[in-house]
Formats: sequence, C-alpha cells, structure tokens
Amino acid sequence: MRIDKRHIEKHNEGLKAKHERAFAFIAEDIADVEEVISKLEKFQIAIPSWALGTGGTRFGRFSGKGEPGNLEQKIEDVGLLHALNQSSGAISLHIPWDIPQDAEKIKELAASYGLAFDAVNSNTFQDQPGQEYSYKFGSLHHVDPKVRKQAVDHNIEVINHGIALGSKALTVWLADGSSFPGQLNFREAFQNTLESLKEIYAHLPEDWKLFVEYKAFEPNFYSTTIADWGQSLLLANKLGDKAYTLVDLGHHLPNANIEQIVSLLLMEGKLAGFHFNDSKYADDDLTAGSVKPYQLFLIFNELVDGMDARGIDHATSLGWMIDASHNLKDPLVDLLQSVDAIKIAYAQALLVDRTALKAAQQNNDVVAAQEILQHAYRTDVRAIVAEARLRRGAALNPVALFNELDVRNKLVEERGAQSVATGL
Ligand code: PSV
Ligand code: MN
Ligand code: MN
Repeated sequence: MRIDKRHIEKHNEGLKAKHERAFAFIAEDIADVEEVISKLEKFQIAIPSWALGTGGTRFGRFSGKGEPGNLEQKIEDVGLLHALNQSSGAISLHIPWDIPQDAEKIKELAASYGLAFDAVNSNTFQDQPGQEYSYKFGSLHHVDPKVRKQAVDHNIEVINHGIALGSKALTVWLADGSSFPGQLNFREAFQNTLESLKEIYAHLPEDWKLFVEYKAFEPNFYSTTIADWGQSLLLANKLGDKAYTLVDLGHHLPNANIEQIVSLLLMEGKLAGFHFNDSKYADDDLTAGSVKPYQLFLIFNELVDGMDARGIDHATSLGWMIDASHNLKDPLVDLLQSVDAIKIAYAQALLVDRTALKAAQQNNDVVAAQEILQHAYRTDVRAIVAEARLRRGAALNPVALFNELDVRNKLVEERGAQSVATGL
C-alpha cells in the first residue's frame, strides 16, 4: 500500500482552518519561529525494523494482524509512516532477522519510499539454526575464543550487509553478562569484549561508526558486561575515533539522570545517539514521551545546548532512532506517536531562552532557571510541529489519517491476518 499525496492534501484541507488558528496563536509569541520550523522539517527519526510487529512480553505475544512478513513489507511499513509524517526517513535493520537477499533491489525499494538505511544491528543474543556454538553464556565476552570468533564474524557479516545498503554505522548490543555472583570474572569478561570489539572495529569502513550500546540488566540479572555509560565510554575510548556510546533510554537503573549522562557524552564527542522509548520500571520499550515527557524534554534541552556549543548540526550529527516494542497498540500508530513526542520535546528545547538560562545559572538564580525551562516545556508546540509537517507535505494529524485511510485493514487484506513479523 502507498499513501497518495491527494489523500494527504484532502486530509489537510479538512483541518486547515483549525490548524491555522492554533499556529497563528503560538507563532505570535515566538520570535524565531521560522528557524524552529526549519529545524523541525530537517529532523528525521529512524524506525527499527523489529518494532513493526507486535513484540509482546515474555508472558505472551498477542500478534496483530497484517504484520510485515518480510523485509520488503517492513520497508513498506516505514514508507507508510514516512508518507504520513515526513519525519521517519530511515529504517534500521537487525541481522539475521532482516537479511537482504538482493541489496540493490532492497535499496531501490527503500529509495522509492524516500528511505535510507540507518545503523545495522548485530544479534549475538539468540542462537540461530545451524549455528556452531551457543551464546548461552555470552558472545563477545565468552570464555571460549571459538565462540568469540563466531560472534566477531557475525558482526563483520552485518557490516558487509550494511555496506551493500548504504548504512554508516554498526550498533552492537550484547546480552553478555552473568546471573549469579561468582559466575564471571569481570575483568576477563571486559577484556575479552574489548579484544572482540577491536577485531570488529578493524573491519569498519573509513566513514563508518561503531555504536556501543549499554544496558544495566536483562537478560542477565546480576551483571551485564557493558552495563552502563561508563563501561561503554571506556570501550569507545579504547577503540578509537569511530566508536561511540549509544544511549537507549530504557537501559538505566531507576531514576538515573539520563540528561546529565547525555550532556557529558556529548561534551566528550562520544555520544552516538539514541534508542528512544519510555519506561516506568525497566526496559519497558513504551512509546517515547508516554510516561516521562519532562525527562525527554530535559534530554533534548541538553542536546540542543551541547550541539550548539560544539557547533554541530542537529539533524545529521547523531543517530536518532526509536527502539520500541508493542503489546497493546498497533505498532505503526505507536511509532507515529513516538516520532511526534520526540519532535515535540525537540521543539520545546529549541524554545528555551539560552541567554536568560545562562544568566540565571551564573547568578545562582535557581527559581529563574527552573521557570525558564518549565516555560519552554509548558508551551504547547503541537501546532509548530504540525506546521513543519504541513510544509514537508505530510499530514497535519498522521494518526487520524492512518485511521481515516483504514491503513491496517488494507494491510491485512494485502498480507493476510496471519502475517507475523520476524524479530523478538
Ligand atoms: C536490547 O534491549 C535492545 O535495546 C537492543 O538495542 C537490541 O538490539 C534491541 O533491544 C532489539 O532486541
Ligand atoms: Mn536498544
Ligand atoms: Mn532495550
């Protein structure tokens, strides 16, 4: 299924008068509204291929209907999102769930939807059929060099798939860890991981980056070998200029100050980018901004401040991606909501009066500093984000248009009710 421009125009026509009123109201109070809109227009958030189906939980999976059954259909799904919001112009693949049989054809298909390929992801957290050695006790950190070599070779294969598609980064997330004290020698596990990553790093093309993702817990529950940003940064620093730390918002211990982590990683030039999602308890992988929208805003506040201080381009310098899992909602609707929430947080961060904030900080004026941030956060920027979409030829209300066009039922008609996405 493809969404026709005419559908979007008709939808926008119906909402135009209301939108114009809301936009005029907010635009009047924002001095550089055109600059904010132009930044929003450029801002793209990549969609993970594994978030297009129903993830479920370890207690059960309630498959939705008409899920994408192959890579082509996953690209079609992201193409639908991008047509609706013009903000999801890239897909991130997870190998071996998404092995492209014919990279040229897959690239052409993606390009026909205006999509590029974001970071490619390796998978050494599951055993695959026919695989020689098991990852039950880890992969890159394993005590057995043969297992480590198998995992390194897999990562090199993933890089090669990425090269064929035009990706520019490899994301490595390891489930490696231990569930019981005494199970693992921490130093040896870390050293083995470093040595394995060095071998992978040596295969990166010149213009590629290596994103080292960390996670405090799960599937191991006593230790994770790359558990936090310090351990990831240590590895990235030892690996070299092409290695960076990737922040998945769900991978921290409760109440971690993620905005502070982000600010320092950015200052060090070692922030890879994000896996956006939200959580209440753990790696819940819920819709971005659905539980802690103020945290999302505070993260963007640090990002805008840090990127401007370093003179780096907001849209292209970091990896902006969602990492989500859906249990209750239609995955496509959920992803539209996440992209919108991320853009809202970004827009609010762009509104922060940085000169006034700096002065308040210099004067230890705690109240003023808080007021400045909360003023930006409490500004209803939805009409500004919608205006940016409108100017890019996207829908004023993507979720409403998804429903008006009955997209899911059309996909069910095309793919059948039983179609299940590959992935977790
Ligand atoms: C692990 O929890 C993670 O966040 C990593 O990014 C994986 O690649 C992804 O989820 C999908 O399993
Ligand atoms: Mn992740
Ligand atoms: Mn995760």
